[in-house]
Amino acid sequence: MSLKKRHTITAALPYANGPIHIGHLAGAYIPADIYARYLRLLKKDIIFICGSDEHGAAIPIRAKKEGLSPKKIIDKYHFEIKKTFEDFGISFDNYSRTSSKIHHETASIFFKNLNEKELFVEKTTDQLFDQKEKQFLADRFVTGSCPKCGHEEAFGDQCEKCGSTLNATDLINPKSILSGNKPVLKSTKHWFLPLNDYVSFLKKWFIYDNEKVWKSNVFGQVKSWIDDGLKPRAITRDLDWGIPVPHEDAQGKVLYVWFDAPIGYISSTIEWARKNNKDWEPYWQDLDTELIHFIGKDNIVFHCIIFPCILHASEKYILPKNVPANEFLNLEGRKISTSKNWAIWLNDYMKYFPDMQDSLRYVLTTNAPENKDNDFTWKDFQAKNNNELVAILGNYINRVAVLTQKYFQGVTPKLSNMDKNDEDIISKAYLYPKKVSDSIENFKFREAVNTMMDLARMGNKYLADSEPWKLIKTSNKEKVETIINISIQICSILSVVSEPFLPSASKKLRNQFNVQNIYWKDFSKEKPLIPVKIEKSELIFRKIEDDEIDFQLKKLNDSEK
Ligand code: B3M
Ligand code: ZN
Repeated sequence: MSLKKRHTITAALPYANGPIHIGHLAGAYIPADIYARYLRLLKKDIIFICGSDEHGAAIPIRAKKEGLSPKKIIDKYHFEIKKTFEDFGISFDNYSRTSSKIHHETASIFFKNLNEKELFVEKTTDQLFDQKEKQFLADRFVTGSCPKCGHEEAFGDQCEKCGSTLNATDLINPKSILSGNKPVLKSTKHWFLPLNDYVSFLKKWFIYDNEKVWKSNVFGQVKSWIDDGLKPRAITRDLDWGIPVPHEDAQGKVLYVWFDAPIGYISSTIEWARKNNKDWEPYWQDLDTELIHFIGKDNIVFHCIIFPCILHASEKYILPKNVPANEFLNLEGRKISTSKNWAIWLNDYMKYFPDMQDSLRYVLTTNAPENKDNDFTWKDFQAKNNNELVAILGNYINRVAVLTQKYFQGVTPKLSNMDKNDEDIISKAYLYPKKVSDSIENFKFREAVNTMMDLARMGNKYLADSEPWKLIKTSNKEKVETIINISIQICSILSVVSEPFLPSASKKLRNQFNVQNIYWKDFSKEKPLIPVKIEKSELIFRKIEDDEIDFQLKKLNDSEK
């Protein structure tokens, strides 16, 4: 696959209505961060964009629960979420928020532009209304039975059981989440995006031109949407929280959150450009830019149907090159649930495992729900940390560093007298960066991280098999020099190729091996990566004890609601 010149990478804007958990990291942010860091190591022109989603029913609902104003809620969680991303090394170039002025302006311009082109349909329809609360009920304000699968707790916008996207009026036996009452129907005017007018555009772009590009889970979901027939979708709501619809006939109405939120990627880019004195347009309008959206599976239709239609209708905009959506991560065999408190909250993880963000990143990557739902268990987390990060990667690096200090005072010894096996190892080692690249460029991050670990495995085995500690006693110094030199090269390669996955470990390793400013393609077998000197070892990973895991399991079970 050949990469374009410029890259715009987005990760789903989390709702600022609560802290984030491991499912969020695994679904969108870790894969996006791996990809962004990798592209930076290729010296590509990239921006990695995100921000808090501060509109929609999610916010006032949470505000009501906590007895705070919506504004207080978004302020509280926006900063908390931003800090969590920083803690876990998610390297956004800009983390904005959709309550910002620039976002309100940008989203309003999109609406006005499409409205002027008469691309919306204005319709008065009957919508669900809570007579007690005097409020229209859409989206998360209403629950009921899913018309597709019968699940009894489907929301007005989506059924979480079968994944169907719904309209509130589709629900059977609807119930207001505000009063618990059965809503009545009341007529109200809204602006609709007639998705049915975009079928031939979607068929050409999504199916005909790009069928091979999409992951099968993404393709299947979108294709069945298109095949089922697309309907006009309301892009305004009767709500007092959100971006006021910029239209004289729209008093008391706001833009639907799924209309404004994806535009948040663009306003976050504009904010970044202003801060850095750059132009934002090439990142969204130049054909030599590759736009990639990282999301979880529940956001697929919005990123593969609705937002592309908005971009297409707005003209000038590029469309996503890929939307590598992940499936869901379960926890200890059960679906992660915020309401039942069945989750590992990241701010909580930080309390118990400070400085171990790389361990969680690693396990969530090896275990990523790339093609099917997957399970996170604390025991597996412990095993992968102890048996892979500590016992393979950490142990290998440490042994090489210790031996270099012990035999050569930290100075890289020379390479001489390579036998067939040494030649073979060195050739293989330099093939690894390319293998890891291929996996990353195909969005196969599990494969990529496992390949990285295979290089450490190979290095470890080479060291164990060649036993320099025995050879040194038989005064075969030249052989020992060669083995250590090769091992240092492997560690140096690891320090670079581990960066997308394990950014803080990589930083330590680069310092230790003195390869700070080396990029992904700066080395090869012909141009080997051989530092002159290496520093003493410091602990990179630590073992996790059984009692730590027992404690977490008990805590999880005890705090379940
Ligand atoms: N806030 C939904 C979610 O967190 C939504 C994503 C917006 S991406 C533009 O799942
Ligand atoms: Zn359903």
